[in-house]
Amino acid sequence: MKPVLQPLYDAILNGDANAADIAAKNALNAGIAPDRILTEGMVTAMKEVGHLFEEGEYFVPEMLMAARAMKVGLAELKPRLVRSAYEPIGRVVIGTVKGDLHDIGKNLVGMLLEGAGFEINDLGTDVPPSKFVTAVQEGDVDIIALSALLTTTMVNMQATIEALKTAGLRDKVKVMAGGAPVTETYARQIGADGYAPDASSATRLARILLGV
Ligand code: B1M
Repeated sequence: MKPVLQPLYDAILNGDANAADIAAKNALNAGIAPDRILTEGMVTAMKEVGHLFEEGEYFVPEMLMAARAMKVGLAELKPRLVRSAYEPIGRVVIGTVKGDLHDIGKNLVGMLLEGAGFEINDLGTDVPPSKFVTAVQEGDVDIIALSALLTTTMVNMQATIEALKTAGLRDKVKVMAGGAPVTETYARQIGADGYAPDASSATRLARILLGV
């Protein structure tokens, strides 16, 4: 890791939002590319937080503080990751599925999709299948983007796809799935149109799904 990114990594690991804010600004001012700051300085720190949680060294409060610091750092990067497109190349409804409160990965995917010219309707976290259905009924939607971080909630991706089928809307939209426990095989199994392992490949996938 570049030395200028170490304070950002440390700030997230320590759950220090102020330090994360300053460190993200410093990294940008040092001319480091935002996607590099993100992957090397921030995502690696969150992985380590997860590792420490598994080891019993961190508990939920530490995860929450790390998440807060990550969000503050991300807010600094956002203007550089998102450019405003005049005419959207597609409309995406994104959300973390029912029962799941993790939103950092979902926010990142939304941010990069926005940066690639998609219009984003973010339904937030803990989104029940019916809410995705309503969003498709009410708007001009091209893609439903489902995120899940827990093995116990990824089943709600399938419930969402089933709800779209029941409402007669499945053929109207493409469905993409992602999140740490989700795999290509699982996405295919539940009838999603595509799977992406990270935010930048999610952008590529969305373009492929819409043929742009
Ligand atoms: Co949670 N948590 N958590 N947590 N948490 C995990 C996910 C866990 C792996 C930690 C661990 O044990 N190592 C574990 C899940 C185990 C499992 O199910 N297999 C876990 C657990 C157990 C829990 C609780 C149950 C803990 C408890 O209460 N006992 C609880 C559940 C609450 C709930 O949701 N109902 C819980 C709570 C929390 C906090 C609220 C404290 C906090 C979340 C705060 C927030 O998001 N606002 C939190 C955090 C921070 C984590 C870890 C440490 C970090 C997650 C994160 O933000 N990563 C996480 C450990 C880990 O992931 N290593 C963990 C950074 C982010 C950029 O990556 O979200 O993976 P990620 O997103 C990536 C890709 O997955 C992908 O692109 C993103 C960017 O590249 N992606 C997509 C994501 N969505 C996509 C959608 C796409 C395509 C790609 O297309 C649509």
